[in-house]
Amino acid sequence: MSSYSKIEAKWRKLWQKEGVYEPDLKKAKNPFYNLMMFPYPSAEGLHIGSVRTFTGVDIYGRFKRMEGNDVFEPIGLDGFGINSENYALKIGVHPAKQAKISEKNFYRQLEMIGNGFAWNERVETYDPEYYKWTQWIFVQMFKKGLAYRKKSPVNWCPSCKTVLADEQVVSGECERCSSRVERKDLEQWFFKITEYADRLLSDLDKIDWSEKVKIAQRNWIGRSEGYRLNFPLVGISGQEDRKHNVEIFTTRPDTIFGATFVVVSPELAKRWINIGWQASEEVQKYIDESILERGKRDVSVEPKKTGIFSGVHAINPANQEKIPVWIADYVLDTYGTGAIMAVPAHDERDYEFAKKYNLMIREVISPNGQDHDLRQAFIGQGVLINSAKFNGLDSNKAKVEITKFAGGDKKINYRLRDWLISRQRYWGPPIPMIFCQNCQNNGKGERMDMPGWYTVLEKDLPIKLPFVKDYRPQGTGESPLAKDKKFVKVGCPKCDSWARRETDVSDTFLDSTWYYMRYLDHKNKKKPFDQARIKKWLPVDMYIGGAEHSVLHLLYVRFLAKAFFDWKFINFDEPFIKFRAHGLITKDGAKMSKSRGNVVNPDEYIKKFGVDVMRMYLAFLAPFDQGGDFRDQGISGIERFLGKVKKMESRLARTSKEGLSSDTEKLLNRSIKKISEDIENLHYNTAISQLMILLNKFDELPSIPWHAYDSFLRLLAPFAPFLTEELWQNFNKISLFKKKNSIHLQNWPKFDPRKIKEEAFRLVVQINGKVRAALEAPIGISQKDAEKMIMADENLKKYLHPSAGGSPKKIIFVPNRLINFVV
Ligand code: ANZ
Ligand code: ZN
Repeated sequence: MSSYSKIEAKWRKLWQKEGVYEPDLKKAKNPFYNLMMFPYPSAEGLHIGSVRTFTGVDIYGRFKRMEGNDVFEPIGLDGFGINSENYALKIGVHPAKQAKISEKNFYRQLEMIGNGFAWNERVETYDPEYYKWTQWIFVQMFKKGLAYRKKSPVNWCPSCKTVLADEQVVSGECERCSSRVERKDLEQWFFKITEYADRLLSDLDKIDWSEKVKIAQRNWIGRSEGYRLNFPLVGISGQEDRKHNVEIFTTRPDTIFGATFVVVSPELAKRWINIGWQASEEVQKYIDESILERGKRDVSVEPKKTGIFSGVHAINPANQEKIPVWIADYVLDTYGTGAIMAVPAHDERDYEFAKKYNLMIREVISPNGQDHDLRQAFIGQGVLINSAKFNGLDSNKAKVEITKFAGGDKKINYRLRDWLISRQRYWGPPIPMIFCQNCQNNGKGERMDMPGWYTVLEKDLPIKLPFVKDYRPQGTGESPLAKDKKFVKVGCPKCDSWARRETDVSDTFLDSTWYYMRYLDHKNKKKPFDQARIKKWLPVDMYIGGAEHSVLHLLYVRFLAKAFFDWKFINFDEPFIKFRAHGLITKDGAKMSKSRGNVVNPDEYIKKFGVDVMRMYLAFLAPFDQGGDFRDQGISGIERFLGKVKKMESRLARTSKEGLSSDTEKLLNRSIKKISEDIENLHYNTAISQLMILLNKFDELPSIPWHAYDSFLRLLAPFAPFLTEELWQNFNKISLFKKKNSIHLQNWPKFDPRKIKEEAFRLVVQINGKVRAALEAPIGISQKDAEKMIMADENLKKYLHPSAGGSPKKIIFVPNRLINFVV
């Protein structure tokens, strides 16, 4: 047991009793929302990395509180979802039961780390009072046309036995269990996040977020400015009265005269067949096989680049040339229009394909305006050739004109796909939808485009997750809820015939899109949140979490905020003004993992050294946004430091009148400035170094003046909340603790700018006795340094440099006053 555990327990209790960290959510004057990413109660309990993140968030929150803000630092659990469910499966405990166990354990650990959490405002996503509103959000999404159901090829994890959103597939593997992801055709629910692609992209410019996260989002959204062009088809049978065209997406319309064939994706070709195109047997076989092949193949593997001539031709709209239409697997169905004009002379994949199948290659862009030997695709910009009246034009400038000429238009294309929201799992909020076969047959439904589908009435929410004994994923594409006949069977809200409930649950990431709003009003039974509170506290002032959520959580939250904003539920459209990603800690240079056996258990260390030591060590180890290696020696260094802090008490000056020498006073003021700036920038490690420097200085003094001790404790308070509270109470001889007495609600020390002024003077520079300049220089500058400074000055150099004929004959230097060059 550490010697600190007694005071830790004491202060934890008193803080809670007095509500030191519970701001008045209705009336707070200076609201400051300090939020850390929603934790899920990982089974192993609190990881040392999360302790570092959480306490790092808290250092900032405590600093902001002492700066005079009403800081709100809430806590809760993102306990629904596949992570918790997988753990329950592993240990064979029902997830509902396990949730309660994990909750208790997790809250106990979170209490231990000494954060200034607003404990009274906790939320848990598996609480029906919470997920009632998660379901309500789904209902709104459906009503506003942003939720739809579609059969589509989806990412399927054979081990988790559920679909994954694109964002949950990392280089072809399931983000959670690392199994190879397959493709499967299933009916699924989607949210139309793509409708917000442009705003999600452009609004990145108005928020202060870690740059790496912004970059990841930009790439994920993948905006591409291109053009859409129609190529008329000839020789395609089927619905002859239809005007047959194939629409292609290109970023290089300037190369259109070199488009010697068209390529469509196998899926698009299949859709042609479905509407009546009679393809040859051989072509049909290729289409079916390559679609199947795509389905089986890992999503990460490069396509094989096979292809087949469809038998159909297209007309190049620029030169009316009849060119063949190919079907090939290097064209993706999910990008652009699923069809391209192939320009083998200027696109590498097209070139490779043309070589393989002996297709025509025509050069139309030249780096220098002349034909030359083509041994590979020239993909750069240049001058148009072989392009009729456009010859000689600059390729970049020709794009718009050629598109107009060929009857196309501009088209912005995004890589971003709609958010796949349904999961065939147990542990989540049931999707609040009802399907009626009768209504579908009669073409009725809540929305014209979704016959047979109805949202659950709002008064019937929440749709409680029923207790299902066998909660294992089934692997059939159906959720375990589908087996609960009583749950499934429901009356149609419209025609009263028997209908069925949707049995999929929603993605965990939906739970965490709005938790920061619910924190502000979690007891509200009538609404998801109260408008006035939202207005007062949001958007979040500081958000801290892992960069691994760049394109998952952090994108989805922004999406929901924008939708809510458009529906006038909230008055902001970016949820987090400032976001900072934290670094990761390693042990002996490696990522901590159970299999490596290098996991640091925070409980043990806390027991041995105390929370304050642990918090400080984790903050000291590296800049907060970077990672660092966990070392025991480092901990003892911090332990010694706090030991010295404790001893300061016995060396206090006898009366309050004693002051500091001017250089110590200067160091104190400088330290206040530096520590404040460092904390603001999350450079906790250098802030702690400065505290160490300050303490060493105090150690040299015969006694420590009161004001210095008081300032020191305040500066240290965000890092070591327990010890500083104890020492501060002793110092102020407070016997009955009240909220207002807490050191954590005192003012942050201010520095006196006059006391830290860098001592400088104006060095007068003369040349041949004439004043040419007066440069700021530090007091005590040597003649040599002064000369160097002047030689580096653009304006003065010219008088003095030998090449300017100004080699000085004599230099007169008057320390701290002037320098005169005689040339
Ligand atoms: C003709 C062309 C000529 C192209 C040329 C490139 C160079 P980004 O920038 O990523 O948007 N493309 C379009 N849709 C495709 C699909 N579904 N599957 C595979 N490739 C597709 O890339 C746009 C370019 O990627 C498009 O411009 C198209 O090839 C190809 F000298 O069109 B280009
Ligand atoms: Zn019905």
